[in-house]
Amino acid sequence: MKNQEIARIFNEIADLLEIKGDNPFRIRAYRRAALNIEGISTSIENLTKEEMLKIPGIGQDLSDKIENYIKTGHIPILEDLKSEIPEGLLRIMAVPGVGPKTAKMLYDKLDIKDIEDLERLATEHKLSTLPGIKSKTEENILKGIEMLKRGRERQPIGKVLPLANEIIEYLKKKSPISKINLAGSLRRWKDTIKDIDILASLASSRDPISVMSLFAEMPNVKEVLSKGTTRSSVIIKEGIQVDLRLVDADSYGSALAYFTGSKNHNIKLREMAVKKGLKINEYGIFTEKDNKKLGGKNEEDIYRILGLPYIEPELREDTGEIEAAMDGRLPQLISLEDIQGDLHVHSQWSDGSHTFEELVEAAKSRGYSYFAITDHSKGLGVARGLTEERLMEQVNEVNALNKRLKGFRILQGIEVDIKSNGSLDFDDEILKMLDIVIASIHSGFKQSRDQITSRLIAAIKNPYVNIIAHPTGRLIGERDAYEIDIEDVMNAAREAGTAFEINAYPARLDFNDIYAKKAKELSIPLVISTDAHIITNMDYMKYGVSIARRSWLQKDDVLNTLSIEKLLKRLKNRIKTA
Ligand code: DGT
Ligand code: CA
Ligand code: ZN
Repeated sequence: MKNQEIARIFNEIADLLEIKGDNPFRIRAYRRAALNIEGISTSIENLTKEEMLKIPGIGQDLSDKIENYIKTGHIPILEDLKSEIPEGLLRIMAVPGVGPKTAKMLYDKLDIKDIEDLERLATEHKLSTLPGIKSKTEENILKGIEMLKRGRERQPIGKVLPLANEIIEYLKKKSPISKINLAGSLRRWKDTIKDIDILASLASSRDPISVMSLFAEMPNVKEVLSKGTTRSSVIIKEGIQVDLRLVDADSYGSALAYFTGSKNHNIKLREMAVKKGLKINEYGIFTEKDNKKLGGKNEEDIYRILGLPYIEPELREDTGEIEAAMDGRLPQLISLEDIQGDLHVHSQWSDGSHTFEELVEAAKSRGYSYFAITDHSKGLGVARGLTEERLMEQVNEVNALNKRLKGFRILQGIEVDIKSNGSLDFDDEILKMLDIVIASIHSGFKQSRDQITSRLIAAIKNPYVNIIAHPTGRLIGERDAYEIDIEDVMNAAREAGTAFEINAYPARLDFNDIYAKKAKELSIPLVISTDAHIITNMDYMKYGVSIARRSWLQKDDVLNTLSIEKLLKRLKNRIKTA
């Protein structure tokens, strides 16, 4: 699948055009196309020209470029731009938070060749001698460099999972594998992933060497780290390591448990086994005394023989799941099928790509009976936020459409911006006319902890705000969560009856599993929403649900599992639980 590759190239072209000071509309067109390509779940190579032209933001010119790239592996405009712009400058631009202007200035004045130069000069405070660079900027550059290094180590699950699934499909199709599974952090659906762990077992009498060769020679392999009969490791073009392990069918279950982890979960299980006179390893579960194998073909064996119910992979972090299993207190985890609608969706009216009709079709085809249209409010100029007048026009259009829809309902909402001073972008008079109000922060991320905490609490307390969207503002690999007093924020939400969103957008996944679990413990309601800007983003719901599952959430902890009637009632009552 070349989607991510092409998206990366288009973003790179946009960066380079930005350095050159090219036309902003042209730059934005490339970025938008990149975003939309990244969001589609089918391989772009498999699309016909007509289908490609239907992707929002892809016109004749870009679709020609894509086709040419698929055919030849070249995008001439990128190569031209690269030859015009020095390598060192490109490297500086890769640091999160360093825009093209700053990068160019640093490059021109200081002859920085790579990130190491930049890091050294920032540490020695040599940057702040330049015009326009404050010591705060220097600090941010160092933070950005650290994030860049960390980002290379761990990637968002939304990037890694599609690649992993593609590898599994490839191996399944091409080789005589009888069982194959993801293991490690991917199977536990952690929000970021270090490497891809795959476990497989061959149909008996099959030759492991041929499977390992097939693996090592996959088209997207960049480097083979090791190749053996039971384990091989490669690095794929996207820079991620992939490990494939082959095991015997009769220890498949114990190997799967072992390599799924987490390490701490496994250690706890082994301690428990020892107390029972048993021994667990990747080959099976045995008696300690005479080494008799009691099980290991299926993963359930391990838990059953220890006297435990099956523990879902998402819970295996040693955060109390084994104790809960012993006491019969494991949650009945929410699943994707429980979701009845998406409560955070953008349309063409602001920075989304689709009409209401298209969104209704998309929601229906995902089995939903409602979605909330939550375009941005006016303060967010870059996202073409709605003025009061435009919002009222939207209300009329949604009302008219709702009259025609059978068994489906669009909730009229807004994603109202929480301004720097904590006030909202619209008056209560406006907000109270809507079915649903979600509020979120899009600016002033560098304010002090106290300031941001009060901003959030002010929004939480507003009687018309139902949900706080992407509550901590993090963008994985790009921007850390802003600092807040989470205790105060949660207490305010509990008192006011305001819900928190688990934003399913792969770069956000915000709330994370730790905060969402805490919210549940305080009986604060949660919603899982995609923040879709194009239809295919709605498929990100599964990532949000996985965060919810890792947070021990059940169906009844999540508001968008409710039927439309019940949901509307809860929204009217400010979501209040009691
Ligand atoms: P990651 O790769 O950092 O995203 O997270 P994991 O959990 O996939 O970690 P990884 O790839 O190092 O190891 C995969 C699984 O293999 C891990 O979850 C449990 C198992 N494992 C690895 N090393 C050890 C170990 O030293 N002891 C035990 N008990 N299990 C291990
Ligand atoms: Ca791993
Ligand atoms: Zn949004």
